[in-house]
Amino acid sequence: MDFERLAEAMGELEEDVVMEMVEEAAKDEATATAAMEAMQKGMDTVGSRFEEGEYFVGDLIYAGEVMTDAMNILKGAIAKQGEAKLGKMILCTVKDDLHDIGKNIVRAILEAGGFEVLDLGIDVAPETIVETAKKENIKIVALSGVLTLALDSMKATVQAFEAAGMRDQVKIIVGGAPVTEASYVATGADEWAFSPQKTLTVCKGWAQN
Ligand code: B12
Repeated sequence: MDFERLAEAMGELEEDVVMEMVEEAAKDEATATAAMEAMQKGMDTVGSRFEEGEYFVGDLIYAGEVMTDAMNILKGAIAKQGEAKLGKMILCTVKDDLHDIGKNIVRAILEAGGFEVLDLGIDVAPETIVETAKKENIKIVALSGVLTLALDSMKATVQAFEAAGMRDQVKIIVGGAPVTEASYVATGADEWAFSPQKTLTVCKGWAQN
């Protein structure tokens, strides 16, 4: 498969080409994984064009819809629904951030890996996350965010766990576009990841300890 062409088609918002290639890519796991990466590259192009003023919010919305449809097809090839044997964990997009495409991919991989994921959705306040963790006796919390200001909300969430006296009872992993080896430290989280696979590896390690 020509993954460069797939990335380009996503960047150009050529929905028909994208969907045709994605259907083809969903036939096996390796191709589906590579296609997801190509789609993400295409989304970067969409983001850059938006920044340069060539694309508008409507284009972001459209790109988001195409990406979601494509991911729903691809994740079927990657995430064969596993048995939830690793216990419950929380996943959500942090306060003030409405992006959820990456979160939904991470959810699919975590579920396939054996977690029961309590997905609290988008724009989730720190208090809601802490209260749910308390109520459900959650030990692992995964926070997603794509906006730069999501880093502040992640930090506020970690602080809310501290304020509730629960920080040493939960492991917190953060991820999303602005989260890097350098930036995650300031959030106070225990770990960070970019790839959903690494997210699963880290959370599995915590669950099995
Ligand atoms: C689609 C999109 C939208 C859609 C979102 C639809 C949806 N349902 O999510 C809509 C149209 C709603 C939108 C709105 C806005 N957006 Co927008 N959006 C994008 C775009 C093009 C793609 C994001 C995406 O889905 N990427 C693909 C996914 C698969 O990647 P990902 O999220 O990074 O996830 C991967 C990893 O990060 C990781 N991961 C994700 N979550 C987690 C969690 C954990 C725990 C771990 C370990 C790993 C992990 O795994 C994923 C798979 O590999 C980006 C540009 C870009 N290149 O990112 C801009 C972008 C994020 N948006 C931007 C902006 C400015 C906005 C708006 C403010 C626009 C406006 N003026 O209204 C609003 C903000 C609304 C808000 N409060 O959140 C900016 C953010 C700038 C910044 N740095 O803060 C970007 C970067 C565009 C740009 N270059 O300017 N957007």
